[in-house]
Amino acid sequence: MTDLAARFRQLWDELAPVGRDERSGGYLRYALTEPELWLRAWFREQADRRGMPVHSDGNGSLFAWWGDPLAGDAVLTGSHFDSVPHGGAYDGPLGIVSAFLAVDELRAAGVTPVRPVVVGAFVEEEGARFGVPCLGSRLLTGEIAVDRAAGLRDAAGVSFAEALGERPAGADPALLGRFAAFVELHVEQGRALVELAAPVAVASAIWPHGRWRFDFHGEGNHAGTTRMADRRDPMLTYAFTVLAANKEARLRDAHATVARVAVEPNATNAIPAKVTGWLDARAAEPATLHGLVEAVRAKAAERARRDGTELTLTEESATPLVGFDGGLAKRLTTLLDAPVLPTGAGHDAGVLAAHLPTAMLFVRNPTGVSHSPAESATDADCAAGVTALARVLEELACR
Ligand code: HGY
Ligand code: MN
Ligand code: MN
Repeated sequence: MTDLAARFRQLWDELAPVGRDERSGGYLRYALTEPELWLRAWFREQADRRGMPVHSDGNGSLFAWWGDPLAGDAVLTGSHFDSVPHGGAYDGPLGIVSAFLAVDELRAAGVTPVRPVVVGAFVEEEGARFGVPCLGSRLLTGEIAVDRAAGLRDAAGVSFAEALGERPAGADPALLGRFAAFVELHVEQGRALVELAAPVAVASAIWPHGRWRFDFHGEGNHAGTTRMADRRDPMLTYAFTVLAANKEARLRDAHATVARVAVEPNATNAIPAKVTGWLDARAAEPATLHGLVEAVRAKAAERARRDGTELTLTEESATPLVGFDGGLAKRLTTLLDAPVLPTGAGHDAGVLAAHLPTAMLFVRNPTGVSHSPAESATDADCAAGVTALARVLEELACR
């Protein structure tokens, strides 16, 4: 094992047990809950060890500075700590651990940046606790209203503002204006790099995608005394909609997932009064995505009429097609001699890309699986990712 791979493993082992569910082997690192607060404290300790002052943007995201925080023209890297329920170890934390190690590599090589290098930890990227993904980067860039963000509530009814301990500060154009570029390193969430036999790739684009909440309203009643013909059962409309989403996505070579459902009253012997399902829809092109969502909506509405139920549809989040900064991506592709890949996964880089030159690096994932305990990466490939990130930071911040 190389020295860098060993140093990666050492840092990685510090995080490995934090928020890990013994039964599933996955992670329960929800934003601003105990495991993620531990990771934020670890972030501050890593920054302190490196003499990097840490600032918050008032929205829950942290930024560790190598250089003058007021100098401007800074190169931001980093990612997020939070996970989906029972998510993998690498999605998010890999970008932060790799960023600190890339700083170490530059310092070990005697390289001093001519503009600041910043390691960021964005809050609530997955949206697993408060329902809106990339909440931290959307707040920093003003892409979500502070009132809406502050009022988002988790399953226990705790608001984001209560979890944060203050009303989020919202957009910070002065801080954003001090960043000249953002480069996020992330584990690949697919198997392209396995097929390409390469450890690192540069991202070309993020598919447009979003989350739509389908509320199906029916009539709660007794499971034993209500004739089938007399029912207005929203579970039927929900079940039909799930199948319709799957079919419409296949017809369009798009992706549709309904993986989260809430039932009221959620009792075995009570016909539901209401069923809520969340559609995660993604497609390579915006028109395909919108066509998919509209087709699912129309099928659900038609079925609701048959079932005597009512549908309300709410768009909870939407991310447009993100084409990463062509100049920056091309520069990094040449620098690293790496392949270029699109992704269907959303990232904070996808939000920041509308505000500053942004790029992503992907590190090979042998299983290709993500948002699952099966997500993986080898120490050697993670070390290759650190080396690549260090070269990128040297290219962008040290010349
Ligand atoms: O859902 C996504 O694509 C990302 O992992 N938040
Ligand atoms: Mn993720
Ligand atoms: Mn991620």
